[in-house]
Amino acid sequence: MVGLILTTFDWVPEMVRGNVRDLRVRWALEEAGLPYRVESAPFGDRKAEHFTHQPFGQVPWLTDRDISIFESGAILLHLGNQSDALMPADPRGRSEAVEWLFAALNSVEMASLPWALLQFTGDTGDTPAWQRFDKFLKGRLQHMEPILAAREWLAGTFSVADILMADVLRVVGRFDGLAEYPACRNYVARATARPAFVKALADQMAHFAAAD
Ligand SMILES: N[C@@H](CCC(=O)N[C@@H](CS)C(=O)NCC(=O)O)C(=O)O
Repeated sequence: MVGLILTTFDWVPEMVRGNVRDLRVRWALEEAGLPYRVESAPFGDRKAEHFTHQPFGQVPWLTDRDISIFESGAILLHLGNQSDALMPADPRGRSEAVEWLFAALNSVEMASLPWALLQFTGDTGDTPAWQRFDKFLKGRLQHMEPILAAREWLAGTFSVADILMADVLRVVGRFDGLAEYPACRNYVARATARPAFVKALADQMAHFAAAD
């Protein structure tokens, strides 16, 4: 019996395919070699049961037998506790992985998300909102650049922190926002060259294409 079930939408618009957050979870599961199954929840008509797993009606969520977890960061921490492939073994390394996981979400994605939303909607003209969010993101990237130039992975060895940071930066790269940040770009390139990422991305694309 497969204990881990990842739920994502049954369909999403083409523009966001490849960037739906179930990818982070697929990537972690593939890195760890943990057996799992993917299930779908309707994108259009979100049922009451969906909200019992994800209170905002979003995806992803993971069920691990009788535990149901939402928030991609929380899911990755849960999986990190199950596999040495996802977390350094030593206490210092684990602590670094946890702090960088939160930094990816709460310091970098906090800036990249509004920026990416404006990119997705093509709202990148000379407006105060665009200028503000572009500056906000560049402030974060400027500080990530020397950090990623100095190390291969954030917590010494590859970890869940890298899955989140690389996935967050990847969306910025999709809209050419890493052009002035070669270390960030190289970091995304080495993370996304990993076979586990390549499989996770292909699986997500196939999942949504099957619904067309
Ligand atoms: N903080 C949440 C964000 C989840 C999220 O934004 N999910 C998107 C897909 S990537 C979603 O469900 N969007 C549909 C919606 O918000 O209605 C996490 O990291 O899991």
